[in-house]
Amino acid sequence: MSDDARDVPSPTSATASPAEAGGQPEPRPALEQLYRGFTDEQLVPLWTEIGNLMPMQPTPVTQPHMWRWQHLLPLAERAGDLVPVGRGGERRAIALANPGLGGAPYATPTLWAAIQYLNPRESAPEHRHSQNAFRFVVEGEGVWTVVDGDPVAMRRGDFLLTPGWHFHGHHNVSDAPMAWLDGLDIPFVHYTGSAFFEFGPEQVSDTSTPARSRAERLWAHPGLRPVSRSQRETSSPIAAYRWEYTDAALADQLVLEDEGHPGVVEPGHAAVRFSNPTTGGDVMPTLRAEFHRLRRDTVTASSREVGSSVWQVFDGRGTVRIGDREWSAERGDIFVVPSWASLVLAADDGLDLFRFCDTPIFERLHAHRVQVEGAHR
Ligand code: GTQ
Ligand code: FE2
Repeated sequence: MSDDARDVPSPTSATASPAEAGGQPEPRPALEQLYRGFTDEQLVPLWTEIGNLMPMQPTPVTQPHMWRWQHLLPLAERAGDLVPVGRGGERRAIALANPGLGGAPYATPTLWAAIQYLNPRESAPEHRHSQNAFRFVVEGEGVWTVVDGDPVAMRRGDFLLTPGWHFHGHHNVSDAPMAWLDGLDIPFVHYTGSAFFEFGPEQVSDTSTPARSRAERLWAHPGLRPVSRSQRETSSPIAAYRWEYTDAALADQLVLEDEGHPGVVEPGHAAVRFSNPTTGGDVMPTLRAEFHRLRRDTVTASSREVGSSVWQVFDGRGTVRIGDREWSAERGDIFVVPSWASLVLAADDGLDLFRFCDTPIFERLHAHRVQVEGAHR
């Protein structure tokens, strides 16, 4: 499914972990005394932990999980009634908390996913942080996110970037509320002790509502970049990847497939990756984002990879199988695929899905592995 596949042990080669192969001391009072000494001195021996610390293959505590849009939205609406948005709290965002992560507000060990909600005419103050962020819009419109003073319209199907350390605030100029999906690398930044934050103005700095942002006018022309800006940028300068282009790219892949030309990932499965036009790589240093389209009745090959993903159904209906769990899913539903868990997607009438993941981290560390069932790699 992805590039850079390497030698991967097959599932059947997973045998006992080293701890089960012996190498354990006889229990006796002297040993207990030794272990108490370890505890007193803040020490832990490897030999009792090795099976957990160095498994034959990833054994993440992250669980496969499905959140229903039909359950998320009414709760976000209720938060809209009860919870103000302003300086201090910063955002009316409700995080999807993975049941395997002990109550932490994290979808996976690296990824934050939240539903954010703004009432009509409401605005969220400007700030900036080292965490990378994006928005994905499954329904609605009327909010502009202002990124470093550039107002960017948010509409259904759009994928919008707020790379680390860019000031951003959101304001709803319409008479309807709006909810959307936020994705950030908050857990990764938290665990690695690399978080910085700065307040900006309490009111968004530019309340104009252009259909296209300055960033799009400068950067979002296919295959063209301004000669004045020829250097590589850490994150994509395209503030908004518009649905009309994503949709057309996916539709074209499937038409090309009908015509017998290559382009799809596998039969009936079109996919695009959002990319940084200055590098050809991922949109932000820690986050990859993609859009997938399955034709009616398509079933994907089972695949798994190092790193975790969050998916949101954009349109259609289908079945999602993660490890030994299975769910049906429809518009707005959000699910998590833990590291090295197998994933199979099956479309009913056709299925459109947005996906984001932490793969850029593992690729840069040369720790990424992919295994696709039936593929010869
Ligand atoms: O919109 O700026 O879900 O800073 C979490 C942290 C959204 C945001 C979140 C944030 C934001
Ligand atoms: Fe933010």
